[in-house]
Amino acid sequence: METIIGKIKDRNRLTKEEALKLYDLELLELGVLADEIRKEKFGKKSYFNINRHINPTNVCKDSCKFCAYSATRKNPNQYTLSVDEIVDIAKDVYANGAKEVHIVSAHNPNVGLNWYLESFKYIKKECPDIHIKALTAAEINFLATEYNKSYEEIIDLMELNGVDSMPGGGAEVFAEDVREKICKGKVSSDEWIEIHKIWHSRGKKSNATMLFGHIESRADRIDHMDRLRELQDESGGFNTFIPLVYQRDNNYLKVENFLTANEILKTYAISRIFLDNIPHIKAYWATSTINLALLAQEFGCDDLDGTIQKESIQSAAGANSANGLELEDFVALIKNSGFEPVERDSLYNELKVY
Ligand code: V47
Repeated sequence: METIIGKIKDRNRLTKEEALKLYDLELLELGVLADEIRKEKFGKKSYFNINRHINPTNVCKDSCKFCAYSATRKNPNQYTLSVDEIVDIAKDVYANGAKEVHIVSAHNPNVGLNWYLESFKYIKKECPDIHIKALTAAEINFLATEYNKSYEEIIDLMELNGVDSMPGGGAEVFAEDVREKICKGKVSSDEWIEIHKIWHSRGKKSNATMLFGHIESRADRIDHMDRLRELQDESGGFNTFIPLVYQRDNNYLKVENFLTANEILKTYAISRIFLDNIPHIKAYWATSTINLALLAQEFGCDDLDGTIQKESIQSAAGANSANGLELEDFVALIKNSGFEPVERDSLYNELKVY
């Protein structure tokens, strides 16, 4: 362990095996190592943005076992917003200061490709300065397959219609045997990586998530991070790594043991140490709870996502995020936890230090 700690202190890259061993370290000792790196990069700054999550439809062709959002036997309430309704939401939040709309849908085979593209086009027309973060690699894979197009063609259309960056969803856990059990038939790990690679080759940025705390092993988590680190060495296009804590209500994936706070914080800290080439580590409070996200600032995380305003995916599975958080409360919580709230845009330009 001393050798590994020495490597971390000298800022040398860890192997997968070394990263895995870090789970054996006592939590606070691991936290200090991650915090030193965080402080070196960002001091006491904690980033967030004023954003609105829009989840325009829950009708899905796929049936991921962990998902409580898509309309199934357990959630019979299907909905699909019209393009006008989607654009109206964006107009409303734009008028109230939102800088980003984060749009993620289920894989709805009934609406047509233009439903997606027109919503982006008209949002950009009505709200020219808003940043559109939309279409996960899983959605791009779905659209390419459904409408017989290449990834490049779908990405051309995204660019043409005003999408600015890609969210990190759909990555789940890359380990193929786990994927087979939790989201069989959805975008494969190699395809997820390939799509982000193409997006990055256009000079565009994206995020990467990892859904953890279900049936994956610690080694699977490190393997997931390793595949991201490898692509990032090549492309440099990831802004942020977002470990998503699995929420277990209302879905078909039965998991006996829920993650402890200790395991969640260790995973954040290890990702900060291991992912030496991805600048930001996000504690997405919708899945970690806001209290643990605030603590995660001391374990390597420098980003807390944003006010969210409305959220349907994680809240369907039990998270307390359906209505987001008020800006004043969010800022006060970050300050009270000893950090400096910095409002950022979607590409991490600093807009306001509170
Ligand atoms: O990919 C689904 C996850 C993701 C559950 O890029 C669940 O800034 C926990 O990608 N428990 C979509 N998670 C959300 C997403 C995201 C969120 C915040 C920020 C960004 C970003 C991206 O939601 C899916 C899936 O992994 N998810 N069900 C669940 N039961």
